[in-house]
Amino acid sequence: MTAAQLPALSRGPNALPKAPVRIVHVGLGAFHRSHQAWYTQHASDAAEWGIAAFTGRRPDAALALAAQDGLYTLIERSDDGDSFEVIGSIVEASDGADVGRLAELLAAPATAIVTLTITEAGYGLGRDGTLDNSSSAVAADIESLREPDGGTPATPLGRLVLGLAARRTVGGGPIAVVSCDNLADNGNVARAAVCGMAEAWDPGLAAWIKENVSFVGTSVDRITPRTTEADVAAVAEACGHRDTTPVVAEPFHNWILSGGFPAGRPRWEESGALFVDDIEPYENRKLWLLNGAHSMLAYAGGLVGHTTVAEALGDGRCLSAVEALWDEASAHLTGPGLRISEYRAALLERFSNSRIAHHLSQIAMDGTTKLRMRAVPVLRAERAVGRTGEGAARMIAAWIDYVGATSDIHDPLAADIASANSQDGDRRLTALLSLVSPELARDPGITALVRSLCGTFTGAYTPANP
Ligand code: CS2
Repeated sequence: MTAAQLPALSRGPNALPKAPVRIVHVGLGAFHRSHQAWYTQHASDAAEWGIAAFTGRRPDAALALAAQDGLYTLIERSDDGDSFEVIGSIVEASDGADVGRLAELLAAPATAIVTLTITEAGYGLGRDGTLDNSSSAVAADIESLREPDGGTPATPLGRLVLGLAARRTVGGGPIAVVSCDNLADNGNVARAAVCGMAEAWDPGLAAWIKENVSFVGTSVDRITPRTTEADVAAVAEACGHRDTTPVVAEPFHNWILSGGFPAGRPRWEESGALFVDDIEPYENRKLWLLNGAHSMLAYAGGLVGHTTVAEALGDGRCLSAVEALWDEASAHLTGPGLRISEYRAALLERFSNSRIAHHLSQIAMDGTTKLRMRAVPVLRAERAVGRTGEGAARMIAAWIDYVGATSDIHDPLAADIASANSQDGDRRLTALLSLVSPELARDPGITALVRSLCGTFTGAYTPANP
């Protein structure tokens, strides 16, 4: 029997009943489904916490999921094999453009939490780390919000602000917004972005948000590669049901949260989530070690012709670049309980899971935003203690080479990258560096260091001190 002939996934009268909506998610994609939806399903009070999830730019993921009543199969893929679980915590899936439904759900007093996976670039931040009101998408949304009914904002932030305005209008009460994106200090970043957009529309709303919305910071972790046709076939064969939209993830998962939930939350701690007072050391550990290594492998590995994380890690040149970055980062990860050497050893094992085809091209996207979180803080910390920061600078140099060698650049600053690329030599290098951090580009010591590291992975490298 082919997959198309099998019965479609469905809830059935008794199995996986629908929980009432108490969580709204913005940014429905594979990561939300392998992470927050999984944690919600595994809490003992899951029956009280349904998720209504909204897509970002396109409706496709919502359409596919809605056709299966919100259900999907999670394939947990380890080096030894696959295991399969049907996840039912998403009870409603909608096109993100349906701002009417989003506003209705945010206005409902039963809604207690909004989770976000809108990507690093989705917070609309400029190079100085605050909301960039001059970006065309943000400016268009502010314009739209000023229409009598709030119009139809197109960015996730604009949509969220419209929904929060609806909650304020009906007196829906306090709520928690939980950023689940790989950004340093993501709770405060989300607060700055949401309040910045609200302020530009209606200062009264911005004041209400400051008073009533708790912005929870989190560090999220679960490697979730893109789903392939082979995964769809694997589910059909192993489970005997038709699922057009399964999700693949590694067995490992981690969620650390910090902040208040004024209207309650699921018992996520029962699924392994950790609630802490100070999240910064955990965030830095994840961003500098895991995500930092990922970006290093994406650019270095991409330049030398590898396709996946596991392949790149198997290449001694890429591995030693990762180890050098980790040595530098580890010197600044000194908080209690961080267990850095175990963490590093576990990462090597996770990255080597060769059954997970985690594509470097997926990680290479949005480099300008990612490098600000993954390379720049380590470079700055190293230089502040009088060392060069070469390990972190090599990631930036590899990115500079990568954007020079690749025609298909996905980045919020893609147009600026193209214009920087059209310049020659040092001008090009400084222009690209300033897209990551204007401050770094102004430091002659850093530009010289990065220049000396360019070519490391393209064969054009001449070490400064051979
Ligand atoms: C990756 C992350 O694409 C990327 O930039 O580094 O998505 C990474 O896989 C996750 O943060 C793992 O938790």
